[in-house]
Amino acid sequence: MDKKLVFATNNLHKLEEVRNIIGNSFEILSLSDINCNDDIPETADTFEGNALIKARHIYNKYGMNSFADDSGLEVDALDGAPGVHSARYATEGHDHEANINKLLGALNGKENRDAQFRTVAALIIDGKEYIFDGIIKGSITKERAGKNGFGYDPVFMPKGYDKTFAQMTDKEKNSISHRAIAMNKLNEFLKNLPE
Ligand code: ITT
Repeated sequence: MDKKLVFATNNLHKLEEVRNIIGNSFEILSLSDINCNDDIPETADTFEGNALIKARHIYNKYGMNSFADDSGLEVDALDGAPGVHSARYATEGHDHEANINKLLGALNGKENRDAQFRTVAALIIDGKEYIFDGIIKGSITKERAGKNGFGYDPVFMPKGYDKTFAQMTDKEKNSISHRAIAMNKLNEFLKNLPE
């Protein structure tokens, strides 16, 4: 089969993270590689639904095998918020600083700071759909620490570590993250596909 896959994301950090995981077995094309400038609406109320919308958009419009992920942060004391709304928690734009400020404000004075990052990845190969997921548990720190990564990384400390995702190298984050777990499952699946 064609060893090319479109990764339906506009997030360059995610693209880089995922190329590091899957890039050896498949050529991962970005939306700009296929000249797609569409702003694909993420209107579902589940991660799986949104991941499928993004992957289907590419498969249906361009006829290319594709995958997408939808990810987010789920905070126990906030009943799972911001969840599917993680990118637009504070404002309509993807304003990571405002999102973190809102999160720290919402948790102010709360004892329980447990949280998890979750990814659901949807893959479409020759019209067939497959779903893979990944979760990493941790907690929300009281202050930002670190400059790497993106999104909520400066305030997310994975369980068993004494540093945030933003204090880890890409390699370290990629060895344990929610996205890495889901993408490793996807990669295993791809490796086992018939030639
Ligand atoms: P695409 O939809 O174009 O792929 P996005 O940035 O909107 O990119 P998601 O919808 O999957 O990505 O993720 C929603 C938000 O969840 C994202 O903007 C971050 O705020 C947060 N998030 C997801 N994965 C993260 C990670 O590994 N580290 C920190 N924050 C993350």
